[in-house]
Amino acid sequence: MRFEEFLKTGVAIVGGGPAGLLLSQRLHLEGVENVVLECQSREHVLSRIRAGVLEWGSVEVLRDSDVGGRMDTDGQVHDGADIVWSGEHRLTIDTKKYADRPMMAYGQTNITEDLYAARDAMGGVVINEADEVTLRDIDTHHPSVGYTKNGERIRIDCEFIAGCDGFHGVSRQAIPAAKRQEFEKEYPFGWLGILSETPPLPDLIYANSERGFALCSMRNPMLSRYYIQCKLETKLDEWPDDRFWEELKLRFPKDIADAIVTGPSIEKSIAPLRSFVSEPMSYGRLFLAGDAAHIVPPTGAKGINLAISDVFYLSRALVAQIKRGDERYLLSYSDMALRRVWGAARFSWWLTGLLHRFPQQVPFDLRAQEQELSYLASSDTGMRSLCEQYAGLPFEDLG
Ligand code: RFL
Ligand code: PHB
Repeated sequence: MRFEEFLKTGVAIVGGGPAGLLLSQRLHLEGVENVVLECQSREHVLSRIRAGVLEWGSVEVLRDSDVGGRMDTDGQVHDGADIVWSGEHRLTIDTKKYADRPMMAYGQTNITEDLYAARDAMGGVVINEADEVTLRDIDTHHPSVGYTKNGERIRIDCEFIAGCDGFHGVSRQAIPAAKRQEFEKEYPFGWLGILSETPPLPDLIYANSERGFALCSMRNPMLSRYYIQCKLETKLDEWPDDRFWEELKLRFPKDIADAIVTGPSIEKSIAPLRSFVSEPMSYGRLFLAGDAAHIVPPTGAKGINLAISDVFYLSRALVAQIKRGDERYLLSYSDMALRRVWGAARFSWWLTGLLHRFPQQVPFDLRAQEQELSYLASSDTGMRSLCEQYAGLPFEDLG
C-alpha cells in the first residue's frame, strides 16, 4: 500500500444512496464543497428496488434540489391509497381531501438515477467502490475520513462528516456506544415483493386479509410492484411466480383480484420488517441522516421520505453554519430531525399492527383490528389523523 494521500473538503458524506446523493446535491447548489464516499459500484446502487411513494414535502424538496424534472413527467400523482379488509370493506386514505396534499408514485431507483445524473452534470465528486471507510477525530474541530481505493489509502480532511451510509454502515458505530441509545423492534414476518412489467391497478391498495397483509403498488404505467406478508424463514425459491400471483389474489376481494394483471416477475426479494431509532443523530462533527439513524417498516411508506426530510434539515443547518457562521440549526438538528422521525416511526408501527396478521393474535385482536378500520372509515376525525400522517408531517423551522 502507498502512503496516505490527502484531500480536503467542507463536508465528507459517507454513503451514496438517496440521502448521501441528495445532501451532496443540495450542498453543491449552495456552494458548499463536498465529497461522497460509496462502498458499492454505481451499478449496484442503481439496481436496488426499494421505496415507491413520495410525500408531497419530499416532492418539493426534490424539485428545490433541481432533480424534479423526470419525477414531474413520469411520476404518478395520487389522491392517496385504499385499504381493504375482511374481504369486503374498503376505505380510501384520501390525503388530498383530508390533508390537502396528494402523494406521488415515483420509484427510489429513479430518484437515485436522477441524483447521479445531476451530480455528474454539476461535476460533483462521488467516489464509488471506496473500501474500508473509517471516521476519525469526530469529536474534534478537525475530523477526517479515510478510505481505500485501488490499493491506495486516502484521507479526506473536512469540517463536518455526514453519515448517510444506511443501517449497516460504519458512521453510527463511530459514535461511542455510551453516547447513544437505540430503540428497536423486530416484527415476526417479512414482505415478499415482486416487480413485473405489467400494468398496475390505478390505485395503491393495502389489504388486511385472513391470509396476511398484501399490497398492490406501482412504478409506472407498465411496471407494477406487489407485496405479500411472509414468514421470516421464507425462501425465494419456494415462491415461483404462479404461486405468488395465486396467493396475492387470495388476499384481495374478487373484483380487485380479477383486475390484477399477472406476468413474469423481473425482480423478487424478501425484506424483514424492523423499527429502529438511534439517538442522538449527531455527535461532535458527525451528523447522521436516513437509514443510518433509523429504520421503519415499509407499511407507512416512510423510509425514503424520512431520508429526504433529514437531508432537508441537515443541508439547511450545514449551509447556515459554513456560509453564515450561524450554528443554531446544526445545534438543533438532532432534536428537530428526531421529532419527525418518531412521528413516522410511531405511525409505521401502528399501521403495521393494524394491517398484518401476527402469530400470537387471538380472535379478540382480530375484532379490534376490524373495529379500528371500521371506525376510521366512518369517522372524519379518524380519517383526518390517518391522512395527515400518511401524507407526511410538515417540516419545522426554528421558533
Ligand atoms: P441507503 O439507501 O441504505 O443508502 C446507504 C448507502 O450507503 C452505502 N454504504 C456505505 N458507503 C461507504 N462506506 C460504508 N461503510 C458503507 N456502508 C453502506 C450503501 O451501499 C448505500 O448505497 O440509505 P439512505 O440513503 O438513508 O436511504 C434510505 C432508503 O433507502 C430507505 O429508507 C428505503 O429504501 C426503505 N425502504 C422503503 N421505504 C419506503 O419509503 N417505501 C418502501 O416501499 C420501501 N421499501 C425499503 C424498501 C428498504 C429496503 N431495504 C433496506 C432492504 C424495501 C427494502 C427491501
Ligand atoms: C412500494 O411501492 O414499494 C410501496 C408502496 C407503499 C408502501 C410500501 C411500499 O407502503
